[in-house]
Parts: sequence; C-alpha cells; structure tokens
Amino acid sequence: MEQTLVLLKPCTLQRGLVGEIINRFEKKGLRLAGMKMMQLTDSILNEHYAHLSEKPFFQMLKDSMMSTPVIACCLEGIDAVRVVRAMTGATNGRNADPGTIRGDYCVSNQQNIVHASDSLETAAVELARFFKPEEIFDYTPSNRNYLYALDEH
Ligand code: IDP
Ligand code: MG
Repeated sequence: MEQTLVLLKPCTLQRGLVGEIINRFEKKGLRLAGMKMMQLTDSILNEHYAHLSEKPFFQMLKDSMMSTPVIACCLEGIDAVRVVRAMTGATNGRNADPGTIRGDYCVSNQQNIVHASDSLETAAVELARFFKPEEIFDYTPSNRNYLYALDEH
C-alpha cells in the first residue's frame, strides 16, 4: 500500500467544496489514514513549494495558501500516488480533463482545489512535513476484500 498527501487548498474551503472532494476519494476506495485542518506558514510553504521559488507567482501562491487554513489528508491505497494524481488532473483547471477534480471544479492555474504528491519519494517527504507519525492511523477497512482481490497488495 502507498500513502500520499492531499491538501485541500483555501479555495476549496472558501467555496464549500471540502465534503465533495473528500467524497470523491472515499468513493474511489482510498483509505483516509489522516486528516487535519492546519494554518500554513511561510516557512512550511518555502519547503513545500521550493521547486517554484524562482517563479514570479511564488509569493502570490504562498499568500493564497495562507489565506485560510487548509485540510491535509493522508490517503492510502495500492498505487495511491499515481491514482490520486490521475484523479487530480492537470495543474491548470482550464486544461484539466473533465472527470478529474481540477477539470470538474476549477478554472484556474493557481486556485486549483488540491495539492497531490507527485511521486512516492515526494509523498514520503510531504507526509512527514504535514503529519506527525501519531496523526497517521492504521486500521483495516471492513470492505477491504471488496475493494481489492485477495492477491492484490
Ligand atoms: P501541481 O500542483 O499540479 O503539482 P506544481 O507545478 O507543483 O503543480 O505547482 C504547484 C502549485 O503552484 C499549483 O498547484 C498551482 O497552485 C501553483 N501554480 C503552478 N503554476 C502556476 C502559474 O503559472 N501561475 C500561478 N500559480 C501556479
Ligand atoms: Mg507539484
């Protein structure tokens, strides 16, 4: 099983879409292993968006991500990193395919509903950035054998 980080961005809270977005991941069959509301800070965003630090929109992006709390989620499943990225869609909501979260819920390059880890390595780093170990919970979904075949791990 893989675990991946999803952040529900301030636009999602402000637009009242938190339940709908979490519902999509639940319906897909991903296990919610952790979830909390957090006020992000400049320092955590400098780490989280380090790959964008030279971009002209970096400060605007950070300000937007600090404008309200976010909801951080740890989602688990087989190939969860790839599955969640595919559900998320292209960065720019105007380019994201219909049927993806960004394709269905936004029209922006920046105000694009969710962050999702882009690789297994990134997911491990990002989960450690946003969650303490005791905030990630291990329980067996009662429908496990109906989500996956017995030989799928
Ligand atoms: P991703 O979220 O699809 O992985 P990244 O390139 O990692 O995309 O960018 C992180 C976030 O930075 C995006 O989700 C979006 O909110 C913001 N962003 C990316 N490119 C732009 C841009 O050209 N203008 C404004 N914001 C952007
Ligand atoms: Mg990214």
